[in-house]
Amino acid sequence: MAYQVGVIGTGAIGVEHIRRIHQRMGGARVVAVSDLDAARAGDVAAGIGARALPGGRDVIAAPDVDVVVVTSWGPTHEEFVLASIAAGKPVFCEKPLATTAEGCLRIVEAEVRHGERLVQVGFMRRYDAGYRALRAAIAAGQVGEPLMVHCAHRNPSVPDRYTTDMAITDTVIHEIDVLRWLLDDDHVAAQVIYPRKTRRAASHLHDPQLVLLETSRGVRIDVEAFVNCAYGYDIQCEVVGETGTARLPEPAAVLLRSEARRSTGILVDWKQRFLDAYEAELQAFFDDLGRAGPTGPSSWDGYAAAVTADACVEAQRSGRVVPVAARPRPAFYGSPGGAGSAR
Ligand code: NAD
Ligand code: ISE
Repeated sequence: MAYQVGVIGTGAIGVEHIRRIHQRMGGARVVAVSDLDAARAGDVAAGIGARALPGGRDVIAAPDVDVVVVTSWGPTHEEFVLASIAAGKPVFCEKPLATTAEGCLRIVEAEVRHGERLVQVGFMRRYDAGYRALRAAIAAGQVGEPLMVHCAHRNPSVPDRYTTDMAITDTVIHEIDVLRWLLDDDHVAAQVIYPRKTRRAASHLHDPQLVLLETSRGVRIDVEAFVNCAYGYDIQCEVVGETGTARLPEPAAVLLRSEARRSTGILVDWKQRFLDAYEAELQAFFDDLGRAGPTGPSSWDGYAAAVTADACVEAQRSGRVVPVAARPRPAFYGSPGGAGSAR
């Protein structure tokens, strides 16, 4: 079946997903877009032979739109996902599903009431070959039981509108989700520490930040979030087990030996680092629509990540260790204890 897609938000990742859908996704075509910046939406629409509509709700309500893709700003996601569920239309929503656990819970409740899964959340790292290999090594017991995880999430820079809490809801949310999936274990406590601040950060932004998490099995996780690191886009993850360690592979890069130096390049943004993962997650989404509906990261995964994110934001404010307490998982999202969907 050829899916007719409506895209809400034609910014950095919106145009990337539109390109992917048109160039890489067999059987899907973008027929309508919207953006607060109407001129931008018009340009994007003209470039792909689609219509630019006044608002996101117009895109969702359009009779020729079968599937919705939400790539607008985080605080708008809840409204558009709820409207898509109400219209009975499958929706791929970029992370975060909503900016609070309460918002995610409203989506979970609406989807359960609807009676079939419609939502996939853009946690693309689960589709990254490196993270999948890391998960396989852990599941195979190659390092023994995990005890600690050391992570770094570095961006070269962020725009001025980026705030201290976005380091959690917009950035570390990736680690919060992928570590739950990697360890098949839920978070139970969160703490945030502010090291010395870089002079490259805006005055209102704490950067870097150190996020400490604890899981239900007692694994201790530290995530360095440094979003003005200057040198590149760098994602690190090392799992320390009882009998060894397993490290996320570096992206492939040519090792140069020249002029008495050895060097390799470092990628500069998420578009390059996770190019294949974005494509795999979208292809899986469209493939699943032809079967029993989305099986990728679910609204429940969005909720579970938001519960931990809320605790981290509270820990930023209070400086205290904050407990993470999610509601029991509805059977609708698969068996309890399996952290995150099987994918
Ligand atoms: P961006 O600012 O480049 O683009 C967002 C676009 O959404 C803008 O053009 C803005 O005008 C539009 N918009 C905002 N509110 C809208 C509304 N109510 N209706 C229609 N359009 C609206 O931001 P971005 O970097 O593309 O991020 C967009 C979303 O994607 C964010 O939620 C972000 O967290 C997520 N994202 C995910 C990844 C990833 O690695 N998975 C990477 C980047 C961004
Ligand atoms: C951005 O929205 C993303 O999701 C990127 O993957 C992340 O590295 C970046 O920090 C976010 O701002």
